[in-house]
Amino acid sequence: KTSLKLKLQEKIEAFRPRITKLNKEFGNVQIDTVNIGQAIGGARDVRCLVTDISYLDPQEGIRFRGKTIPETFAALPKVPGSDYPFVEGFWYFLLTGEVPTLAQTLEVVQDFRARSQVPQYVFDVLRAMPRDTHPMTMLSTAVLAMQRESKFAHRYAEGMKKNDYWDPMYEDSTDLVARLPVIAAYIYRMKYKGDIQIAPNPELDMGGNFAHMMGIARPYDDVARMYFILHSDHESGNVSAHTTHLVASALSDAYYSFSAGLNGLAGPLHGLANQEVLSWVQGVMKKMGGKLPSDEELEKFLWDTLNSGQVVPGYGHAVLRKTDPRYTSQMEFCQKYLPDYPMFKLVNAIYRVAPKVLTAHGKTKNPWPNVDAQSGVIQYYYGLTEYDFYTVLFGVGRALGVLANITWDRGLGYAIERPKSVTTEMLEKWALEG
Ligand code: FAM
Repeated sequence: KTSLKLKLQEKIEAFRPRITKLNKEFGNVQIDTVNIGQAIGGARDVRCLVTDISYLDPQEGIRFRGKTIPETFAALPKVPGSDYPFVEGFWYFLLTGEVPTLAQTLEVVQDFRARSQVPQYVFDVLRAMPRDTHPMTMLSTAVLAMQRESKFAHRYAEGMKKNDYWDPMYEDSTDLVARLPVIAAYIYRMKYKGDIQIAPNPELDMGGNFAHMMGIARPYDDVARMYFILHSDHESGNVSAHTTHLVASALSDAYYSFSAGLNGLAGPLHGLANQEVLSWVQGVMKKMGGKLPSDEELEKFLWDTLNSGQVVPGYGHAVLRKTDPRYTSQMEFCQKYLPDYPMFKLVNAIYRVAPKVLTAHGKTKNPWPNVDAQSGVIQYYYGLTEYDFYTVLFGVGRALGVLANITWDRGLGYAIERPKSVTTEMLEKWALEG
């Protein structure tokens, strides 16, 4: 057992009494009420999920195990010669809540390497799909195809004590996190680079190896590390995290659960927005013949989008009520590495103009940018111009958060999730009663 797995077991066992006490002694304490608008409107703000992996404050943004994004990047062991941390150390941090030493991080790097072999039949399944299939469909299919490998499913079939569920769930989750970069790069090379595959380099960490397999030069390895960490987790209620949590609550294994989560991430209002942003920005640049629009011209493009009944991608959020710190972190990266890049200047202009337009439009509760408004420009700048692929990158990052989550869900013995539905007639009756 790696020191990570031993530390995780220690943390889970120490944490269990807290949940048992809350359930047994304080189960009836009210923490929220639900009204008609929330039942109809997507359960917005309804407090009914628990996770300790991350928490999203509407004013402050995300905290991973209590640390802000800058604190997280500063605390974790960095890859020698790079500005960003090992993703493997971040996996240790999300699972245990503790910052790993460099030695503990390198142990995880080795562990991922040992797990990263993808069965050939997974590639055969991908190759059988029409080449123009969306890369998110390919990724989700590849994950589901690998369900055959689930250690959880095999152990459950043999009979397993409930207190042991976390163990094979951790094993499957770690296998999956280690294999996703290989699968994602394979899809990319198959779809966009003449199907010329680049074998993994066993000397490299996850971020470095991903850049290598994608065939993109430095500092894209650091772009990958930053991107995967930034997109990892956003508490439990967003569509990809909640879906993964929900499916796993039925004791479906990590492959079934994460494939389901990816299908939600592929939605235009969720993860697909990062490619929609690039499509929108490219559209403006084409109409401008490559020239940057004035703020007035940009306002008109934004109003055209809104008046055509479409949303402005990359803006707004169901919880946040200010600029997403994941946006700020990427903006700072751009200010350092690509300050004069025209498309970055355009994204900055949108940041200047869109909140005003959205406020005048008068519908969104949050006129500020979210993680997707800035992420694609960085990918594009480093040569990853096929923005249909961007949500796959989001999926590889998001796996870190949602798979850490379902490992802890099983460790704490969380029950199958089953909210209650009502009928419209019942709502109308209650509405009359007031
Ligand atoms: N452009 C135009 N209208 C918007 C908008 C935007 N960026 N954001 C919200 N609205 C509208 C929204 O469609 C709704 O209108 P209707 O009543 O006609 O349905 C109204 O404003 C109230 O919505 P809200 O309560 O402010 O937001 P929601 O919690 O319903 O939805 C988002 C949140 C993120 C789905 C919404 O802001 C949106 O569609 N944004 C654009 C797509 C996007 O960038 N999604 C990525 C979100 C990101 F966090 C992620 O998951 N990767």
